[in-house]
Amino acid sequence: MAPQQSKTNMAVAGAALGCAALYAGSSFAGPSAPQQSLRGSSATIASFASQTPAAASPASASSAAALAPVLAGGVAVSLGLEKRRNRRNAQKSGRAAVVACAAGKVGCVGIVGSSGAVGKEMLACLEDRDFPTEKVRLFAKRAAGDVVESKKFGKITVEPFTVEAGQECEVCLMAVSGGFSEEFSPQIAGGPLNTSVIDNSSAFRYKDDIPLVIPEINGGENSSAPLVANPNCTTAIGAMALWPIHQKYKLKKVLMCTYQASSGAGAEGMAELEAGVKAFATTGKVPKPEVFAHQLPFNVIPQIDAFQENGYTKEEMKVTWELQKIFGLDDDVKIACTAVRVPTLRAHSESITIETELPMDPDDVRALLEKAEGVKVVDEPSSLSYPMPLNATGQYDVEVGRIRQSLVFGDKGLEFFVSGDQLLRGAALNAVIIAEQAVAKRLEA
Ligand code: 2RA
Repeated sequence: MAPQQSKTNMAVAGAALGCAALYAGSSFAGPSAPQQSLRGSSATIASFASQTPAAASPASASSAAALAPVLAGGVAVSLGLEKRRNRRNAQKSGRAAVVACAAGKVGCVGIVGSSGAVGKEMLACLEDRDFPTEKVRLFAKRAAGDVVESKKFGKITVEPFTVEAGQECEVCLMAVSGGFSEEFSPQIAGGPLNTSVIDNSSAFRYKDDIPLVIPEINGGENSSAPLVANPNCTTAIGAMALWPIHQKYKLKKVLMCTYQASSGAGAEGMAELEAGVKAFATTGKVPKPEVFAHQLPFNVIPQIDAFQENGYTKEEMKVTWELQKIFGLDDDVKIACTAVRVPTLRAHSESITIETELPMDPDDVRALLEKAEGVKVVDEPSSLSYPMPLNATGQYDVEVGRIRQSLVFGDKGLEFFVSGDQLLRGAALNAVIIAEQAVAKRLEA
């Protein structure tokens, strides 16, 4: 069964579950779930996965960088406003996928690491999507005691995290480091309230018994596991376009080059880029980098995360490992990536070249992607219309465009470009949709 349902099926699916909270755009019946084990070269995978990366990118950032206004190429861009506008657009197009009813709510959703860039987006997604919960609790060490004003959930006082507090929530969204998650996620998962833990770190992504989930692809039952891993943002964004294509034409080779925003390094990465651009505008000099390995303004850095023994970086290997696991790919499907940090604030882009088993017509692929959940085709070269990170910022959908037959692989080859919001599809939104599926299942029971 094709996991991505017709975008117009949402209302019907919503009615089917009656009053229960529902992510109607995803597959509850359980898609043809890709295997949860990393097939084949597991020894290699395990050896890579066990290496501790030199932290080129902090997993979560504690200080909040204001998103707007931003000096970018001499233009002040209010990303915050644009983000809200885009979300309203998404709602208008029928994608506010949760229907909350008074009787169909859980008691509490917790966000652990709520003051980082991803944690803040998690709260925004819960609000924006009317997540069916009576209350939200926020946990963060340094921000403990701060009061967050939430339009949907009222005034929330940030608390220091404890295992007991986590166990008082039916759902815990973890926006914390791998080390923290490794220690505490298993202690919260299950427990007295059968807490669902959805972890945004890489701590559990490659463990055979932990589902690694993109809800539109392999959600459903997998989303209801006590502990679910959220993929790396680079994987999640590319996977949204690759999955429908793989379903129909069967991937043989995937070659990806990324253009990753400073937001991948959290609020501190964004702040360093902004400060560097501002300093250059006023003094002509860019301060020494602290978050990134090199100066990011007016530069690109072909390294994200630590180098591995095979010459690829860990960020690049994550694409290989995670697509294999999420799609349930055979060993003979080859995936390689070059990951590059670019001086954009938010939203990652990827140039993707594929070879498939079956021939593809670019127009057919365009039509296929038009129907795919979580994907927006932006592909009109005549009007200079293609995916760009500034446009993808704040959008739930991943933009796909520049779709063309590959000069290298002929009619079994395709090239395209994607841009997706790293903090939304690449992190917070993906986690919240997993939570929606988990809660829908819980309320169904
Ligand atoms: C980055 N993908 O962009 C990473 C964040 N998880 O740095």
